[in-house]
Amino acid sequence: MHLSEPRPKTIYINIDLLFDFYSVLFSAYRTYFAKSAISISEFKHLIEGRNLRNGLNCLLQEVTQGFTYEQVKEELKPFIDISLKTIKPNVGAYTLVQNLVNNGSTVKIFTNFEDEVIKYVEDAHKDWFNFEVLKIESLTDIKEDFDDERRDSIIYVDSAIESCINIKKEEDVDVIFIPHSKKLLESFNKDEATKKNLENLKVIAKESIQEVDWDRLGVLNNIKWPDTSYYLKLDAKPTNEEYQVWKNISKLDQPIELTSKIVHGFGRGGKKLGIPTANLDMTHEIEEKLVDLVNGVYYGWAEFMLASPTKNKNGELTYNTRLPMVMSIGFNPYFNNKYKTAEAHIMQSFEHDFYNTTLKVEVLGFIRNEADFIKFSNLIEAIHNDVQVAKDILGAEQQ
Ligand code: ADP
Ligand code: RBF
Ligand code: MG
Repeated sequence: MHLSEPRPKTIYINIDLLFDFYSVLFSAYRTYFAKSAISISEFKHLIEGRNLRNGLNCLLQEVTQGFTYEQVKEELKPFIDISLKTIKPNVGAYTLVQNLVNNGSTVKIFTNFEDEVIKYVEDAHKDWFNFEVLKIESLTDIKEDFDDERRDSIIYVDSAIESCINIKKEEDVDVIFIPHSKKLLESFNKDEATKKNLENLKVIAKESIQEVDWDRLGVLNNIKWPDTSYYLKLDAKPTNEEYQVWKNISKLDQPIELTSKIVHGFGRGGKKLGIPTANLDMTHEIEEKLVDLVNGVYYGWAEFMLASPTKNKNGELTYNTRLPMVMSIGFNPYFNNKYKTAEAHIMQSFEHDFYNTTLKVEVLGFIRNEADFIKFSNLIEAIHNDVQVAKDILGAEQQ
């Protein structure tokens, strides 16, 4: 097959492939409903693919009696607010968009989300996210926008399978389908008929934006995605510049102090990820201190209590020293935990494990909501971005 010379394209991308609104909002909702002892763990699919109002209304129908979006909106607002103010681009999204733009393509971002939601993203990422977001009610709006472009230079990228099919049937453009969630990917993988249909229509289906072969589509491309194996060690730094745009954090009004014995976790091997996490004993007291914190990633200091001296890898005792730490509080959506955990990764190497010792953790601020990821490598990379962000903040704080 003759590959045409790369030349500038106009690339339409659904914003839900660049920012994971569903993880972020779901994490805010889960924290909020937990205060009333309501578990929504199994209902994330109800908000996926929907805008704020429709998603929340669907969820409310399932878990409460007769409450509407308007009725809970005010109470929910603080949780949604902190979540969307710190929203991060998906792993790879920043690199991809910068690459497309730098190579002369036009990127058009579209959404069916409400303006108020998109506004958070625009505010949080104004340093680099300088796109006019195309607000669509239906595909007709997109098709009208196509009219200003040459059809053969258009690439359409969406997470909604029906939209991909519809566009490809009616328009002579390249179409790429990328599911925005694991659940969607799983149901797609089981659905042979839909797969065949996409194949016949020549809709390209990929598991993530990192898998798209831009060269084949005639788009100049020079992205080098980091090798996953690189991250499986303790001192790995992000190899791309992604974390540079992860800077939005939210300082807590009051630091929260948690003193706890270190217990065994699920044995999933934080260590194997290169990120051992000291799991706190989730006593009633600790649970109480955490109820108002949105599930997600936090930064702060950790300190061993005098009674439990622990040596670092140089053999030095580390009690009475504040050590930088980053911690995860929540349900680890990637693993779909049934119980909430609070686990701290201390940014230092140790000679030995320190199970059963007592650790004091001072939580200073919030980095991002807990998130689900399609790919394991994206979870690891996100965690390393968190570590880098936390190091930057805590390093500056110490000066
Ligand atoms: P678990 O599932 O039992 O929590 P991990 O793989 O997360 O297992 O390992 C956590 C344990 O590793 C901690 O409880 C601690 O004893 C030890 N550890 C060693 N280095 C660190 C570190 N830098 N930060 C946190 N824990 C560490
Ligand atoms: N687990 C998730 O499922 N989603 C996350 O977004 C997530 N972020 C984390 C961020 C940090 C800084 C740390 C230390 C852990 C995070 N985890 C997350 C938890 C991780 O999955 C867990 O530590 C391992 O499964 C080992 O228990
Ligand atoms: Mg752990």
